[in-house]
Amino acid sequence: MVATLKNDWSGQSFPHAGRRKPLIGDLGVSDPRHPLLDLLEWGADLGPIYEMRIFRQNFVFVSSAALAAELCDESRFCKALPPAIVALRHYAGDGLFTAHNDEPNWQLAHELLMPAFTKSAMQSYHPIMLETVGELFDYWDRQSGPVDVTRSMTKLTMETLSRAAFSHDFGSFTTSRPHPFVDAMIRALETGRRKGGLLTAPGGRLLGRWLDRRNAAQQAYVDELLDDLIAERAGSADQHDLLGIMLNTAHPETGERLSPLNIRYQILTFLVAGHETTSGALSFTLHYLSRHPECLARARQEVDDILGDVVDATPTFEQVPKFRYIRRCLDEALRIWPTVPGFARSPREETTIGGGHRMRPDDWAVIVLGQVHRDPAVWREPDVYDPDRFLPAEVKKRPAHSYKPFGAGLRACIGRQFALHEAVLVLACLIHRYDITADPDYELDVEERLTMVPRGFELSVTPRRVRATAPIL
Ligand code: MNH
Repeated sequence: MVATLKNDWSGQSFPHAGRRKPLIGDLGVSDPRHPLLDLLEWGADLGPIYEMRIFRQNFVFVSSAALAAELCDESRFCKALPPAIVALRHYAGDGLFTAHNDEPNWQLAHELLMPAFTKSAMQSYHPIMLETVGELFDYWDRQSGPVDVTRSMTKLTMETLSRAAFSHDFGSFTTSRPHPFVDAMIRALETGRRKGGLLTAPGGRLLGRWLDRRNAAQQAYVDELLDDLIAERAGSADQHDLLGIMLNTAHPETGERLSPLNIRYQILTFLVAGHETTSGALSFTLHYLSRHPECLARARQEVDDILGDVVDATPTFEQVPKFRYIRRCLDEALRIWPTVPGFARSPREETTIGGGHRMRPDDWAVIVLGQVHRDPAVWREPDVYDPDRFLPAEVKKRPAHSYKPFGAGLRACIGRQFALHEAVLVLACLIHRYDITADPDYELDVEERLTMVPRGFELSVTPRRVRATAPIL
């Protein structure tokens, strides 16, 4: 069995949960509907490196900050594609997220798109972000009773991204039903992720093909909608959104361009990578703020100081980075609940990690962020929500690579500035405009979708009383 094991780490074995069974290995240790959440539970007792075997596929996990820091050293290690990500290539091909490190389209797309994701490029997305958050607030104001936070935030980030990426309005806040595209896209991808776990099972390929067939109509719908959008814009020279940039820029040295198919992969990638992740980050932050009145009060003070007394005031582009405390609240939420729960790394050349575990270029390990971000060797009282851990002086005291919600190295998140700008802006506007209260009986319940998001988390949002715009004489 060992001879045919995938990701076999030269035959080494690591602690694992439960009693391993012949053939199926550790199948049954995790519920396939939420494998990573289960992992946070059973992984807790297994030490800094552990494994799980499912049929012929071996998964190795790293949970300590020290080992994670080693794997994040870009001079020795690089991104790896574990089976669940490889399965997504069926949809996203050689798009940025799913490309292999040496695929030419990664380098090309990275170089063409980097300028559209710098801090200063956020200036052009800023008005779009303000517009969608305004629509969300109008939508809330028409509703009665508490709002479903995760659902609202997912609509919001999906709208922002589709408008910024290809100037398309899905009408999330103006129509009562969610646009079928969003649902089709999520379901198609989730099928893909599940398929990833099956491929090494006896009959797994067959089952995978069956899943693909069952999914074909959804996928065709998603692909066609995107291809139509791309075709509609071909020939137009405008570069005001990501699609325009991809259609109209050639590499300055080689003159190369992205193909229409690759552009579809990139758009799908941005939509998927960019909306649920940011939405979860916003929802977790709001959960913690609703539970920590002292943090909420400080955040409120900060926005009032910067935006003043008019509850509808919106921040300028330059004001967004000034919300330092709000940013810390977000950072701390992403520490406890990193919405992308992990990422995988392989060595560039044969090496050892943890002072003796041999690792070769085709071996990989998943960094389990939910554990690394709570490693007691680095974080005091790791389960306590405390935004001041992210005061610059505190950050400086921690070892490098202790906090990696956006990944590491060359293949780290390209959308980081986008996500941070949007999330801070939304939180600031929201706290400035509304009093928020959660159901005191709500206990955080985390749902594992493509990413991690709170489930069933509701807030009562009451517009704050409008205060005088000028001091009363
Ligand atoms: Mn994002 C890669 C987390 C928002 C687009 N993202 C990654 C990785 C992590 C990550 C972790 C690295 C994965 C790996 O090593 O395999 N991303 C996040 C989080 C948020 C987020 C936690 C929000 C919060 N990401 C966004 C947004 C976009 C985006 C917004 C797009 C607008 N992310 C990407 C792309 C990649 C990526 C594209 C792949 C980059 C590459 O490999 O070149």
